[in-house]
This record gives sequence, structure tokens and C-alpha cells, in this order.
Amino acid sequence: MEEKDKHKAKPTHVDENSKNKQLEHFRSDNDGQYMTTDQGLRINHTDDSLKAGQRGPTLMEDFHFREKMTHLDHESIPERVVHARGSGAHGYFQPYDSSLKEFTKAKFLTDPTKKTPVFVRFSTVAGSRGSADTVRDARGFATKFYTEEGNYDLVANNIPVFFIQDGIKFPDLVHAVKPEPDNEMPQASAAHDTFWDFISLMPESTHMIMWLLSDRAIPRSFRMMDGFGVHTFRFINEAGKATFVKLHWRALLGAHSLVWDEAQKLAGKDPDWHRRDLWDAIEKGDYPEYELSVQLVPEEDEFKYDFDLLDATKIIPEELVPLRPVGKMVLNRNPDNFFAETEQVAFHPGNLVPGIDVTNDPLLQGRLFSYLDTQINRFSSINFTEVPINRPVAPVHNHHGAGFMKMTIGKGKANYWPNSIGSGCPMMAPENMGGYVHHMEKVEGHKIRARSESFNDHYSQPTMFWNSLTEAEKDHLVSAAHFELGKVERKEIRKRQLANFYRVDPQFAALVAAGIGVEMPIGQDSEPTGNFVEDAASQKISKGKSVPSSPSVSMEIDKVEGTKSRRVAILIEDGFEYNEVMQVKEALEAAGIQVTIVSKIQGKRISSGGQELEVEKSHITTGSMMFDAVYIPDGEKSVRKMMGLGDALHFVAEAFKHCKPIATSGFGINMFEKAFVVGVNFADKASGKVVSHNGVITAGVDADAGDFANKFIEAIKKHRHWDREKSMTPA
Ligand code: HDD
Repeated sequence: MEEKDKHKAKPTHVDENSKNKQLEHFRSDNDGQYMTTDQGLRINHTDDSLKAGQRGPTLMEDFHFREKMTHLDHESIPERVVHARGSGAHGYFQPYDSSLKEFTKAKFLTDPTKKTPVFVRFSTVAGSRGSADTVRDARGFATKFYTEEGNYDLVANNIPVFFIQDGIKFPDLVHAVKPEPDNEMPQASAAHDTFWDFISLMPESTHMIMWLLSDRAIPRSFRMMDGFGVHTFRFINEAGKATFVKLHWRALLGAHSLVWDEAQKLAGKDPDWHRRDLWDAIEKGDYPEYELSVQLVPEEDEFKYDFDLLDATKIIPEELVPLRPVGKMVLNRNPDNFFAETEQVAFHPGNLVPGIDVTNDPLLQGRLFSYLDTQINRFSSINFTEVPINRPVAPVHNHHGAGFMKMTIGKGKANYWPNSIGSGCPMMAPENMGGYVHHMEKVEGHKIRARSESFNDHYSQPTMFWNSLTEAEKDHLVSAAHFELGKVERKEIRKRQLANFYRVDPQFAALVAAGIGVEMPIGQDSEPTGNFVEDAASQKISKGKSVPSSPSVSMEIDKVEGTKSRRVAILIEDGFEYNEVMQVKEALEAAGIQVTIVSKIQGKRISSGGQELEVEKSHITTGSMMFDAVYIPDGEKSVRKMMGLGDALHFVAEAFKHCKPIATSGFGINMFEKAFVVGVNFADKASGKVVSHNGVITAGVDADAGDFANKFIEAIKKHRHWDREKSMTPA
């Protein structure tokens, strides 16, 4: 190669805006422009087709009609076979410091002066593209880092383990969880026979199932959801030394959930609940933030644990290997176009950069084939990498050939390697110029279709998970099992799953059994019977393993409290106390809480003193499940009216049932009593006191509004008040 060409290959400069600048090149803005055909011809009439006579047939020659119609006919592409329903956002990632250099040479993880642009897509797994957001399911949390060394994809979920240990079982898993093949029911739900049939025959899925039945599977929002890379990957440092690593995202707002009743209602009231929440938060400047942290295990410790690091059904308990914070991701820009960006983004766990490598985890190995393959199905072309959202900001030079929709115009004659005609370009990059070198792991063995013995313990970690939950979390998990298994029609499947649960914890199994009309399994530790179905459930029972609890898996024990972007509904009718509302509203807003005025109908409401307040949502357009807390201001006339309105009473009763903070003052206490707010202490209506009990805040008529607001804010910080569940009467 000639000297003059060599210096063309300069290091790429990437900053927070690099991807945005690249996308700008592809954006098109209709503002102030004439409508044209795809050929740029200006159109003068688009409401009528070209006809032979006003009442005559449309003419073949109508190129505008044909082009317009053909575009519509070809608008859809295959939705993702899993994770079809998703929402995306742009942002950046920035490491806190350079300390990770000891373990990885990945520049975007080790240079604190660098903000690397990212695109994140959150998703559900089982449902179709148009399904509801709040279903019980794992959530995808896929991040594309547009680094100067090429795209790195961290294709994660919000649950740290997976159903299966080997990629070859993925098609079975997906078939089992998707709607049943004869009638395509149910949509976006695992609560059906084929799923539980498969799961009950797959003891390795037990750990994931415990997480899936927990509150993790019904997140409050994408902003309040953790992410986990699941597999053990490898970091490689400058010296070529490898370290095992698990990657985690921690939502800085903390991980919080809905309750199941609320999740189901939201699916009807607002199927776009998570999508809207993400979009609105970014529009309002409440940018979602996540901390990337890692668990590092030296290669020498590969066999130190009583589980296999290559087994994706296991976590490394944080109590054994603590999280090490790496940096922060901020999502600060909504996409311009859903299809062009969120739908067309294509992830692949094999998109790696120097400093990060894979391991022999057989699930990860399966994924390394599947993602590229699936994109070719979605795009009908290998050139999907040239679609703007998928383009790296690092330059792309190779000899990859033609194919549908090739965009880049490769210059020159030499489209092969080695060549002399093209001066040997594009050249091979030595390692010190960013050339990717696979970690030289020593591998040897017999060709064999088998699983390692070290993958056989399917119950220790599910037991650890169960042991680590609070009472409330356990209650929720058992109810979830009642729902999911209760929908399974075949009793033998319910029974078989109970056998798995029995091995997790007999008491847990008994609690589940009590709600699904099936007797407790007996003789669980018996030897295999020779019957495949029976044995599948009874084989591979782990014995003698330690099952400590790992409090860090509990969302409640590890709870992050906060008020930022929480939503409070203030319910009013004519006659409300204006000054009180304004004072409380101001205090809530100062704490970063979003306040919405709700009333029976939209329009303006008049306070007891004659002041007007604009209603933002009517009862018919909203519901308590769309808020984190509810406040009923004083004002006898207003409260009396609401006490006669089923919707208003239901609003309070439902928020109470969902363990949300609810607050009222003065005459409003009567409404709480009527709405079955029971098992909590109220303030004396005539007093100057504020009482806060289990998230129910009540104030006497003479109480200080500031004190009242502060106690309400304290209760909102905690999100839910589960202790209440024990004492309350269902609404
Ligand atoms: Fe997968 C999509 C996450 C196992 C095969 N997967 C997909 C997405 C996420 C995950 C977040 C959506 C990406 C997007 O938003 O476009 N998948 C995971 C995690 C797994 C996992 C965390 C376990 C640790 N997946 C897994 C296996 C296989 C696949 C074992 C196959 C062997 N996954 C796919 C896929 C998808 C996909 C079929 C469908 C759409 C896509 O890839 O782009 O290739």
C-alpha cells in the first residue's frame, strides 16, 4: 500500500452527538415543501384517481395512484418472532472513571471523557407488535452503543437468568409460550397449557419461572426496571488477560412494579402505558438513567462456585461477587420515526468491540447464530446494517458484495482480498490499531450432544430466590402462580409443575396448591419411575447444596425510594378548597412529582371561594391505575358530590387496594371511610393533626398543609405500602 493512503485510516472521533449527526443526513422534513412522487415530481392532486370519465374506471397509467397504493401494500415487514412489542430511545453512555482498564480495553467503558451515543429498545417477549405493554412477561432491554470501534450490542432482559441452558431449546420454548398453534390464543400471555406443559417438563426453567412469577415481570415503567446481560461474558485487557464478567443495568429511579390487578386494567385503559411513560418522560426532560455495573470473576476462579458460570439459569449472587459501578446511561431523545428507528433497529449479541468477548455458554452460542439470521428474515436483505439506525458511526470498509438494497457505493475495482489493484485496501488492522482478536481460549473435547454435569442443579437458586423475598413479595408470587396455573386446563400439568415447586420449597408448593385445586405432590424425592413425563419432573434434584438467601434479588429489600416523576391525581368537584390544593400541588411539584387534576367531566371546576381550576382528565379518560398516589382535598361540597359518584369512590378504593399512598384532609376523611379505606388510623377530622399510617395520610381541618404535603411526599417515596394488603377489604 502506498504511504499516501495509509494516513487516511485516522482514529474515529465519537461524541454524544455523533449518531444524531449521522441520522440528520437521512432525515426528511415536509415542512414548507410540495408533495412529490418518489421520483421528485410535484403532485397537484392526490384525492382522486385518474379515471376514464368522472364515473369511469381507474386507468392503469395512473402512476401516482399505483405508487401510493403499492407503498401501503408493502409497508409491513415481519415482526420480531419474539420481542415484537417494543419502544426505543436515544441517549448516551459515559463511564465514571478509567478504572476498568485493568480488565478491559474497550474504550467506551474506560474513558470518562467520552460520551458514547446509544439507542435502547425495551420490549415484552411473547406478545405481538400491537399487544399491551403491561402483561406478565420478561422485558427486553437491548442497548446499541455506537462506539468509535464499531457497534457493541448489550442485548439484555430485566430478569438475570433464562428459561433454558442451551440455544437449541429456544424454538421449543418460543413455540410453547406463543399463542397456541390451533387457535392462536392467548395473546401476550404465558398462562396457558402449552407453556406450562413445556415448563413443567423442563426443571432447568424453574429459576426463571420464579422470577417471572415475581413482581419483576410487571414493571411500573421502563424507567424503573433493571437490566441484565444474563450470560457470563469475557473482558479482555490490553495485555490480553481475560476476566469473566456479568453486566447489569440498575435503574437509578430504582426497580418498581405494578400490582397484577392494576397491570391487567392498564392493558385495557392504556395498552401503550410503558411506551407512553417513556416517551412523555423524555419529552418532559425526566431523562431515564441507568447505571452500568459489572460482576468480575478472575479466570482462575472459574470453578470456584457451586454453579457453572456458563449456565444462564444461574446468577452470581451479589453477596458472593459485589456489583462494581462502571458508568451511567442517560436516555434523552425520542426517535423521530418509530418504524425507521425502533422497528428497524437490529441487535446481535455478536456485535462486539475489542475488550469484550463471548464465552462457551451454550445459550449464548445459540444466540450468536440466531440474531443475524432473524434480521435477514425481517429485512429480506443482509444490507440491514446500512439502514441509518443500524449504521455504526465508525467507518465501514469491506468487500461485502451486492444484495437487496445496497446503499453504499463502493468505489474501485478490487472487491476481494488479497489484492494489489486496490493497494491492498481495505487493510487488516493490527491489534494495536483496533483489530479484533478473539480470545485464545484453549478448547478440546469429543464431539458430543450432551450437557455438562455442572449444569444439573436446577433447584438451589430458585430456593435461594424464594428465601430472599419479603413476605409481600412471596404473597405476590403465590398469587401469580394461582393466576398462571389456574388458567391451565389440564390438571396433570398443574400437578407436574407443583412437583417442581415442591423441590424449590414444600411450603411454597403448598401455598400454590391451595389456590389451584390440586393436591400437594408426595414422594418428590423418589427414584425415577421410568415414565418420561413423571421423570422429567423428578430428575436432577439437587441435594446438599447450600441455599443461602441473597437479599439483593428482592426489589423491596433493595428498594430505591424517590419522588421524581411520580404521578399524583387530585380529585375535585365544585366546592373544593383552592388554597389547600394549590399549596399541596406546589409542594408535590417541587419534589418532582407530576400532578393531574381529575374530575367527573372535563372543563373548569369552581372552588368554595370562587376560584377556577382547569380539569386535565375526566373519570372516563383515566383511572387510579394511571397514578402512583391519590389526593382528595377538603371542601364539603366537593367531597359530598364525589361520595355520590361511583367512579370517584372506586378511584380511592382501588388506589388503596393497590397499596398506593392516598391522602385527604378535613371532610375528605368521610370519603375515605365510604371508600372502604380500612385497617388504618385516621386523624381526628376536627383536629390540627396529620396522621400518616401505612401510606394513608389524613389531616384534620386545622392541620398545617405543609406538614400534610411533606408526610404525603414521604409516603410517595416508598411507592407501595404492602403492609396494608393484610388488613384491607378488597374494593
Ligand atoms: Fe433473544 C430478540 C434478549 C435468548 C433469539 N432477545 C431479543 C431481544 C432481546 C433479547 C432484548 C429484542 C431485541 C430488540 O429489541 O430488537 N434473548 C435475550 C436474552 C436472552 C435471549 C437476554 C437470554 C439470555 N434469544 C435468546 C436465545 C435465542 C434468541 C437463546 C436463540 C437461540 N432473540 C432471539 C431472536 C430475536 C431475539 C429470535 C428476535 C428478534 C431479534 O432477535 O432481533 O434472534
